[in-house]
Amino acid sequence: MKISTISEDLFREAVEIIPGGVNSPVRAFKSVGLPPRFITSGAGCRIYDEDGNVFIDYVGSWGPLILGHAHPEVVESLKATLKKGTSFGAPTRGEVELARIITEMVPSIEMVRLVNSGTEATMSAIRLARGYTGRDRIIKFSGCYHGHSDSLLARAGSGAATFAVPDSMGVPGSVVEQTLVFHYNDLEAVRTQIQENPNRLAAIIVEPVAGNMGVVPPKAGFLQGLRDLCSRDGALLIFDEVMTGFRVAPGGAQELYNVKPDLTCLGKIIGGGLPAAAFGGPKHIMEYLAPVGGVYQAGTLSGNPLAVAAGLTTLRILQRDNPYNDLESKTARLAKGIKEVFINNGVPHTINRVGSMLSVFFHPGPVNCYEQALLADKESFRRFFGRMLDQGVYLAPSPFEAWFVCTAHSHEDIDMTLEAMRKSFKKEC
Ligand code: HOZ
Repeated sequence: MKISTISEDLFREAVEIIPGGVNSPVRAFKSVGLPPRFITSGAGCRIYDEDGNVFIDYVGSWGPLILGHAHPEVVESLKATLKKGTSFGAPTRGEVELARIITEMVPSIEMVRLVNSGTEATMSAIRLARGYTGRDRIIKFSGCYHGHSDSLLARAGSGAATFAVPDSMGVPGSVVEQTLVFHYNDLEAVRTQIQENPNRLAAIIVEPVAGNMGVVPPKAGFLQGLRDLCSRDGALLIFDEVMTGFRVAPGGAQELYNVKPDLTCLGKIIGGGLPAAAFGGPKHIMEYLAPVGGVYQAGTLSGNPLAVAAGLTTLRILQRDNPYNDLESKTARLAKGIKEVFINNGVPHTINRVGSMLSVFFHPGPVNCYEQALLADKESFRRFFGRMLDQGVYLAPSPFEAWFVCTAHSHEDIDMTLEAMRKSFKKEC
């Protein structure tokens, strides 16, 4: 007889009162055929579940926790802020300080508006681009995920890909009619579209490093090519740096690849583990936003003091400690080690990595777009995921997501992860 775990009991209860038992689809372990673990706490790079299991965590709350769980300075800043009240619906000093540090770190941002989630950031950036250009049409790329607003749920990645709903029900055809979708890294197709339909496009929105179809880096010239096409056509280039912002370099992918978008969407790290996000760009565009201009955008909890405190502390630590070389070397070592284990076990694979984001595809590759990511063997991923979990390594429960390495992962943790992987393969033989 199988004895159920506390996580399983909680999940059974949850599915009765929460759709799918989870408050965001990616959290369900449905595609890997397991019940999700209910987490009680986290410290550094480790998380603990209701059953007393401990895991080395490579999800990091899906990207925000670049400093790991419960970083002492972030916790202290939250405690200090909490004592003074949680929300005022009025401006606070922290918002100005956070806006300042964002403009210092991200090269293209002169002005920034704080929101609560990546979805809000991308949705608002699209509205702003449409208001600024007076055009409706947008271009996105299949497998890129820009949150769950209507006009961006077209061939979307992340959970939408994992659960095979890339074109969600409930989205009016008339809304996505204005969203053209191209293959990631296919610059020529975008060029042809714009050449044949000039002056129609409001914006191209792109993840400058895709992280929601698994990690897919931009090919050389792809981002600069999009930049040039937008500049010539009078359309705006929007970088969705919700994942890559403050992650692949202090100034995000735009710093790493030296390409300047018109608008940038930020999320995840900017809130240090609390709900904060932002979009920003040059003043002459941002001042189209209300109350200065006619593009409306608002939020009761936008710039929430607690989220601002956690984000500000996180960004200050990143500025002070500049951990990017260290993250790079640890993640490179992890990727190299994974590759060795796969080779030793005869597993066809591709590992894509940019900085501290990586993905493993069970497919010889290459993986340069969503259509190639879809070729990866899902059954091999499912087995790999389960074995790693058994060995105490917590990965995103989908082949269409990134692994995130944080500053709290030590070289020893990387070694332990690789040892867990070796053991898991031995067990299977
Ligand atoms: N953007 C996150 C990673 N793909 C997913 C977060 C969520 O949907 O809950």
